[in-house]
Amino acid sequence: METRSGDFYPTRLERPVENVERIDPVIHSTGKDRQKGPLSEAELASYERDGFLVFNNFLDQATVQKFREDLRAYEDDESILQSEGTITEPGKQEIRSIFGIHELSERFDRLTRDPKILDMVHQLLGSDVYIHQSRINFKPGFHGKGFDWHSDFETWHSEDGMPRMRSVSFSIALTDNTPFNGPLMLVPGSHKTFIPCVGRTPEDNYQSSLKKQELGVPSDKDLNRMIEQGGIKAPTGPAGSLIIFECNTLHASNANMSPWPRSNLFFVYNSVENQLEQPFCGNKPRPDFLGNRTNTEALRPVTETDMRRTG
Ligand code: 6CS
Ligand code: FE
Repeated sequence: METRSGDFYPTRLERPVENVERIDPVIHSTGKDRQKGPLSEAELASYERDGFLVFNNFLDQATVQKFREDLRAYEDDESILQSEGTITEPGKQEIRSIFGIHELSERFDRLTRDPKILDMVHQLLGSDVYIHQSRINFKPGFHGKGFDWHSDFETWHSEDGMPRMRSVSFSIALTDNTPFNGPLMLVPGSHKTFIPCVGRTPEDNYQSSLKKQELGVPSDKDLNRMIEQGGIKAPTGPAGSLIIFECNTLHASNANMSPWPRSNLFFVYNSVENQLEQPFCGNKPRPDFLGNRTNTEALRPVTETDMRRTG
């Protein structure tokens, strides 16, 4: 059912409608290209079935430590603290997220173009890719609030104009993700169903949704049905662990009630064949740090010299 032509996933509607079966493939590469990359057929099948993959110890501790030192510097950098891409926890001064992180530092930019990662992204999205959005979610001890259940694609489709499900998030833990500090929770198999959400999107919705998301949260009835079917997984693992999750996989995370921060890095890759159009909710486009429209050339892998150059 298309509302605006080309809108295969209508959402932010006036009244509830039936869920929509996904019309996009989960893995977009086919034939030989599907095998050309680090993900084995078993890993591809698992991603196709669940909508996510988990790799503990993806980055070594020395590399993670360098990213953590960068983070510490950001927390003391007034220009970053004041930037629009830095979001604080509701009613507090603690940093909740810093968006556009790959444009803040070469180290983060290089990681987005690490051949180990890019080769996996090409296998999954079946084309050249660019960064749609990057962020760090800090989730500080005791004060880091949670993120309600949602599909990222539902937001990126309605508020950024992302036409099809051909995007993937890479989440790298910069601190241990334990059962106590609000690890990411995912619903296996939920990526195969699009859940239209009710509610008109106000202009500049992101100025509140990044602190606490109200729109784009499925109803209890829909969440119940999806979780009854697929259950909930909350992967835990040491700093350096990687979770790859499909743009339409339902996810959430609880508040951090422990003393230990849960700081995760997120890079979102979009296919160059899935460039953002006008937002399907009808509002003006969100700022580039949320939905990148200007830097959408195909990402080129980092070379050995690049890696040596900035260490
Ligand atoms: O609005 C967005 O783009 C952000 N919101 C959430 C809850 N997850 C994806 C993204 O960071
Ligand atoms: Fe999300």
